[in-house]
Amino acid sequence: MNFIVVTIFPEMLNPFWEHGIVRRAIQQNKICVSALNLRDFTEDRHRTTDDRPYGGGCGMVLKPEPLAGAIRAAKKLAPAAKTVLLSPQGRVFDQGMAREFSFFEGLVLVCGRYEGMDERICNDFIDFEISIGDYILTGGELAAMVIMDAVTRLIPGTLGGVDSAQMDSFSSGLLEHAHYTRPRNFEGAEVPEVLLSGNHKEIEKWRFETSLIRSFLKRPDLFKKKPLSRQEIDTLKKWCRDIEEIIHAQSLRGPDALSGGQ
Ligand code: 4GS
Repeated sequence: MNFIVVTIFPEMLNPFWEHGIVRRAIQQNKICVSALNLRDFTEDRHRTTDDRPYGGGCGMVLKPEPLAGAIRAAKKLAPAAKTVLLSPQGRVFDQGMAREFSFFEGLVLVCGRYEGMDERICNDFIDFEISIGDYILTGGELAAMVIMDAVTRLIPGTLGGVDSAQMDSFSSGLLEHAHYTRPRNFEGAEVPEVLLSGNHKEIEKWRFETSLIRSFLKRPDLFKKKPLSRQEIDTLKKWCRDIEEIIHAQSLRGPDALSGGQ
């Protein structure tokens, strides 16, 4: 995967590229990263990248010529790459898109600044317009890093464990189960007994069930979208029956019980 970032602040990306899994992926040639400085594609004496908006109003707009020059240079370096504009007007990035992008040969990530960029660039030079969420940043660089980070870890061989990425939250459509490590007792809070049992079948079952219930409780929006497996449906039905049993037992206490107990 070849990542090329088009930005007026190329130095912002160095700390990101110098740490952790991303750094290792670069060393192992799983990804190749570079930044193109928009200023290097200006033609005037002052190396101007922005200008005032036609029609008036506040703020500045990124000029089209340096952007066009930088994107063309990037495409020359990586002809098969797709161009991505980071912008709050784009489709909101998710794990499915990260997966899709991880199959591309390259990504040219174009970072906006100021009020945005000349609309003619958005129309003619961009394959995907992507937002990392419904909020406004001061620049697209952090958004570009978010995309590169999420994509890199999906490239085979970049993560430690063989199937770490398959086990993640969202890959299965559910949130991950809870994790614990030593000590067994942390400030009075114990690790769930089953995890200490050594019974791998029971541990798998506990992880599956906690992942299912926490997805339902914490992210009902994701949960409703997810196509459920046979096992998931069976578990939910079992819980339904258990809950109905509890309610039924309460109703036998008399009419007060079900009308709020006043
Ligand atoms: C986002 C976002 C963003 C918009 C860049 C205003 C500077 C800023 N980019 N996802 N101009 N949200 N960009 O807020 O990607």
